[in-house]
Amino acid sequence: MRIDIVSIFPEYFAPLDVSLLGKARAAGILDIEVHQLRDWTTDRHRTVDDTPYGGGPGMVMKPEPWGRALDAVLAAGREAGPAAPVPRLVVPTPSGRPFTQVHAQRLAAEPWLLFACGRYEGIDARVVEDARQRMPVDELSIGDYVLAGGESAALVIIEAVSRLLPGVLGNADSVVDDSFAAGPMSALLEGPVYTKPASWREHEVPAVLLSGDHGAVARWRRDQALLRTAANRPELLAGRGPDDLDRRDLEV
Ligand code: 6GU
Repeated sequence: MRIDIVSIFPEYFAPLDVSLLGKARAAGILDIEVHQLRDWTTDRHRTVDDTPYGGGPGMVMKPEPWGRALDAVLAAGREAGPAAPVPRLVVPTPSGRPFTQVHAQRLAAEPWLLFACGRYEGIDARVVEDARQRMPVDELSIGDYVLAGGESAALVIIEAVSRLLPGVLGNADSVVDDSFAAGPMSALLEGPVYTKPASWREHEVPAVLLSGDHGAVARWRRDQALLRTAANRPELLAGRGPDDLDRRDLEV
């Protein structure tokens, strides 16, 4: 997958060289390029923002540098290889649709993503309007709180997407068991996990996990997932009817 990122803080993306993502880049699974938005300004001060029309607090990102930046990334990406005719543009913004695991799975199927990271009160709305005429656009929010800019949100989205790419995780099954993944544990939070030693500071690993009874282990994990979901995210269970119960939920 190719990923281009445009930001006034390219240094913010240093974590992309660490751990899972660093290895995926080194292995050639991820081809990431970070671009400085100010490279597409034309004035001496490399200005990227201005006061909002209609008044109000803060500053708004000017459309011209963004327009030139997105045009240049499109042109360079097309030259670089046959990934796709156009990228999917992802704009992290608190006004966007809530980013979920479903988005992560859809984005993971794309050959080319382009992230536009805004600062201040946001990017002039005509930038997305103009981009939509040439490429698909997702405006996504990572939660109901306000960040200082889209950079950390872009990192979150890129990590969630990248770990779904073939060859990025060591164990392909760990994607299947994720909280929010599709399948028998869909929309349930994962329960607690344990490793050796079996006894630590007088806290014991639940005996069923040492029993070797795979059916009992699966039953216990399902129960723990339901309990944790009820405690931490009751709204995930609220919409469920009897037909959503696992067959095993009906066995005592
Ligand atoms: Cl994607 N950007 C900003 N600036 N704040 C956010 C956000 C994104 N998601 C939640 N808060």
